[in-house]
Parts: sequence; C-alpha cells; structure tokens
Amino acid sequence: MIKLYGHELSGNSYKVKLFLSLLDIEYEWLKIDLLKGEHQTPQFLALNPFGQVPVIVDEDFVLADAQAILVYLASQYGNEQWFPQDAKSLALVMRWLSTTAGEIRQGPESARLYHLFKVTSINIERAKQRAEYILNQLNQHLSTRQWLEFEHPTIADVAVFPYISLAPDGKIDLTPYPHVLAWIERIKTLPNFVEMSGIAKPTQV
Ligand SMILES: N[C@@H](CCC(=O)N[C@@H](CS)C(=O)NCC(=O)O)C(=O)O
Repeated sequence: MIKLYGHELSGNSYKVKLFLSLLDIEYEWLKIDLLKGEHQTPQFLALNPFGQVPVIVDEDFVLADAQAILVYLASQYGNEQWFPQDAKSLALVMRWLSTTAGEIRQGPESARLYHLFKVTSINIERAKQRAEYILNQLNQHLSTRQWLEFEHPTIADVAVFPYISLAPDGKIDLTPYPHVLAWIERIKTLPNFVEMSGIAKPTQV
C-alpha cells in the first residue's frame, strides 16, 4: 500500500490526499508533525533531504514534491484524462504545475504562512499583491471554461485548487473572483472529494 507522509494543515500534503481519493486508491497516512520539527529528524531526511512534506513511498519508490507526486500517480494509476500525454496537452498541464511553484506559492500560499503560521519574515504586502495578480489571471482564464484545461479536470486543477481555496486563511478575500469561486465549487462536486481544515465539502441542500 502507498504510504503518504504529510501534515493535516499542509496544502501540499492535501493535494496528494485529494488526488489519491479522487483515484480511489487506498493509502496509509503517516503524520509528520511539522510543528514539532519531525521533518528534520534523520529518519525523515533520509526520505526527503529537503525536509518537506509531502512524500510518498510506493513499494521501493520514494518521491517528494506534491506536483511530482501528482504526475507519478496520474501516470501510474490514473486514466489518461488526468494527465494527457500528447506534447501540447502535457505542456498545458505542466504550465499550471509550474504556476503552483511560482505565482501561487509567492502569493496566497505565502500570505497563509504569514497569517496562519506567523512566518513574519514573509513580505506580506508583496504576497498580497502576488495573490491578487494570480487570482485576477485565474478569474479571467476561468471566465470562458469549466476547468483549467480541456473539458474535464486534470492534475492541473488538483494542483492549483488547494492554495487558491485556502486563500482566506491568508486574509485574501475571494469574493471579487466569481469564476474562481464557481470552479472551487465544481471541484468539490467531484466523486470522492475530501476536505481539509479550511476547505469544506459543499453544504447538502
Ligand atoms: N515543492 C514542495 C514544497 C513542499 C512544502 O513546502 N512543504 C511544506 C508544507 S506545505 C513543508 O514541509 N515545510 C517545512 C519546511 O519547509 O521546513 C511541494 O510542492 O511539495
């Protein structure tokens, strides 16, 4: 069974949890308590010398980094829809995976670190600006489509979703971005969607 090392407040760990659930894959959750420094123990550093969650172990394959893990899981266990393999489609999906490590990390993810985890070394004004920039871009992009690319969800949606939905933890208001809000609700209706603290399932009517 796949082992997933993560922390319940980590949006990057949640990305992997969410995708394993969407793929209906059983896994073992192993908590690494970041607040107690468990990511810096020699045992954990042997798995990921970067000292970060998430990490998965699938038999003898050890892999860190949420985006890399999504690529692996989609390619190994998913159907082609999650990560289409022709050159153009693959590149379009990769573009969003890169955005998570760039604009989204510098924007809403950093603002959340500042406000929720009190990482005061972060330049909060810049994080806020970067968050507004990427949210405007996403809102515009999603104004003419249901998913980030193609007519169906891909790992691009799974990768971008967590820190965009968690933006209010970083005191970033999502109400000016109606197309982003509609896309968030659309993702929540996917079969086997799971929640995390700050990302609730849609209320049943
Ligand atoms: N590029 C990595 C970043 C992972 C990351 O930043 N993990 C955070 C939790 S969300 C972490 O482990 N932080 C502890 C640290 O960096 O000391 C990914 O996308 O998975």
